[in-house]
Amino acid sequence: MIFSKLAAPLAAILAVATAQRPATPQSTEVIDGIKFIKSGPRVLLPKDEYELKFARDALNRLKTRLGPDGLLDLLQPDIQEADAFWHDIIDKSSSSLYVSADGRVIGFFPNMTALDFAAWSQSPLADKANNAANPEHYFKRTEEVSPGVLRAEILEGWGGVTTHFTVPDYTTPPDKEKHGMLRELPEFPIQAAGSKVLADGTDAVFGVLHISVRDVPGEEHGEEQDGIEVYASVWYGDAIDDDHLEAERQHIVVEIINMSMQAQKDIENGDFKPPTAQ
Ligand SMILES: *[C@@H]1O[C@H](CO)[C@@H](O)[C@H](O)[C@H]1NC(C)=O
Ligand SMILES: CC(=O)N[C@H]1CO[C@H](CO)[C@@H](O)[C@@H]1O
Repeated sequence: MIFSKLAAPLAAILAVATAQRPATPQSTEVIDGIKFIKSGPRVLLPKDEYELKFARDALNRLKTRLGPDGLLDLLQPDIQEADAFWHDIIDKSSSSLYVSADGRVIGFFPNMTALDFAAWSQSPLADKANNAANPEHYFKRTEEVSPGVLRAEILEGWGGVTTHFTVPDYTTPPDKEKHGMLRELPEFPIQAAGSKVLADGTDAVFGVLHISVRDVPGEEHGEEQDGIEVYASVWYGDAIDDDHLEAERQHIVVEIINMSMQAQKDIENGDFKPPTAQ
């Protein structure tokens, strides 16, 4: 009897308590072989997705505060290591054999053709977007040295090789006599290429950059709208090992996606007037 008298109010109290505290969603993930059951956040995502957002915010803050010259000073030890790395690759490579790190990405954008993306890539908006396009981008400053020839100064890493270099002769179309290793790629109507030159005072050419863009019919990929394909290659002496090339392939993919997303945004919000809209 006593129990049943108590039980009713107790059940009511418990019911209220439960109603006030909605069931907490949990999510399970396994990281490095260890299982974690986590709850708390309103939005439950894999731990790395939270961490990536925080890392982007922190990197953006640091890069912005330091600025190009601050980053150049701070990263001097890494840059000197990279200079030694590249001189070693140049010395050990055979003079006529080159290997490339290649990355290709097709994206389907509502407001951008291949020509639009190419034009955006050579605009000041591309330099502005550069640092956010990849965590290992520290700065890129570009000037037009003569009509159609761009000179870029860049500080950037690939898998930790943090290199300060210039691309003094970036031209459309590529100079395929000067850079005999470049692929022809006749299916890509828009192409540009230039040398990668160490900024350590030696003017050593350690690589050649080749970027090609084309429109891709949507139906080839079951898409309603047409896409654009960006095909980027960086050529090095054959002494480079594949782990370096792999880091660079991954870097290229991140960069193409982030840059093209920013280009689409700049066109969409009117900051960039695409040539095909004129
Ligand atoms: C971008 O594409 C969308 C979808 O086709 C269209 O509604 C919009 O007007 C376009 N914006 C610009 C700036 O062209
Ligand atoms: C570092 C950085 O800002 N990267 C951007 C790459 O693109 C994603 C969208 O996929 C942005 O969220 C990132 O901010």
